[in-house]
Amino acid sequence: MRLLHTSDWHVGRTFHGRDLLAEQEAVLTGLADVVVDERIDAVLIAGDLYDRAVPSAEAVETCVRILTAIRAAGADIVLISGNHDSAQRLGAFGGFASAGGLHLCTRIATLSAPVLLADAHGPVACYGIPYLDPDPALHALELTGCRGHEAVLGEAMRRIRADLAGRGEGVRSVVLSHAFVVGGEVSESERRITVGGVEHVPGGTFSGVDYVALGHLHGPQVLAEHLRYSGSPLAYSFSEARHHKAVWLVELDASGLAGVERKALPVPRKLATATGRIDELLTEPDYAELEDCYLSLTLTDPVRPLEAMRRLQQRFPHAVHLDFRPDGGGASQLCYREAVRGRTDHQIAERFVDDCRGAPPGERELSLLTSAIESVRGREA
Ligand SMILES: [Mn+2]
Repeated sequence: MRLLHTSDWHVGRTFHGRDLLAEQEAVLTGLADVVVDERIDAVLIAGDLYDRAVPSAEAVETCVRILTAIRAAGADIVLISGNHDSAQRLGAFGGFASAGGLHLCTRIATLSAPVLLADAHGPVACYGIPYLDPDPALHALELTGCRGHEAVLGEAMRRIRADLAGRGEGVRSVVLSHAFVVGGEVSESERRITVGGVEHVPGGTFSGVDYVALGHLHGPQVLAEHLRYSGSPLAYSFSEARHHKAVWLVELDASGLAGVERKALPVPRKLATATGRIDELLTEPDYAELEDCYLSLTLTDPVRPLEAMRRLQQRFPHAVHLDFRPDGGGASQLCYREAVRGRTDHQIAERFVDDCRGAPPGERELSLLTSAIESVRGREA
């Protein structure tokens, strides 16, 4: 049997205010071609299908088109809810969907009831563990005297191993889980699983099954041969500029895991960063290759240039983030009390502009500051 492991689609997510739906649809609809080319029997999606608990209508429609294309290409689909999804909303009509080959594993009560797939060697039990929010999940799993993500996932896996043992020899097994496993590497686009408390789970928690399709971390990574993150299909933060987004193609033979192959995903628009003075960035021929990238730019001009983003976007239409780090500036570290002590409101305001921008206010700006301060005083009086 051949499986495709993916996760963290985050359909509907924006990137620094830019809509990514078209790019998400292009990359993810491409998975239907992978299903055909690689003779994939089932696609496993390990959580965070959507970016939000209540996705937009456009995000839902996009997702339906993608899943329909994958199903039409011949694969079953097994998916779990992640920490960004609403399990209840995602799992609605789960029974009906399952009849059409889309298996929505979103309920804690049924996490040890597998989706049964089959090939020439017999059954493959596919267990989808929905994301387990530690405190509510403790209750749902009737656990007492323990806390944290490790406890609830430990119990989930105990139930799964018990179910699997009851199915007799030779039944192969796959688990989907949305979790932060020890040894995994984070980027800047994952939302923390728990607020306070321990969020890591040891890899050993998942022992006793042939393959574990993990979701949550957005970089593809291998924790053990049978324990992997596929990562997200697109980069969702500049910290992921160096990721090579991929899915895993997992092969099961008669006795279990036979091999895993990495399949690279296309990159709809590259991410890049650049640092320099605005005139360099606008004229330097070397920067031509960045004109088509999503860009995070850092300006080093000693004085913050006017309308910097508007001007930069004329050359770099996909510049989405701008920082200022003036050359040789920014060293003074006054605390608030020292910065205001013995100064008039005018002086404080002028100093503030100077600190932020690296140059004091000009004449026109001074008169604007004056009228602003006077209008506040007028209102107070
Ligand atoms: Mn995620």
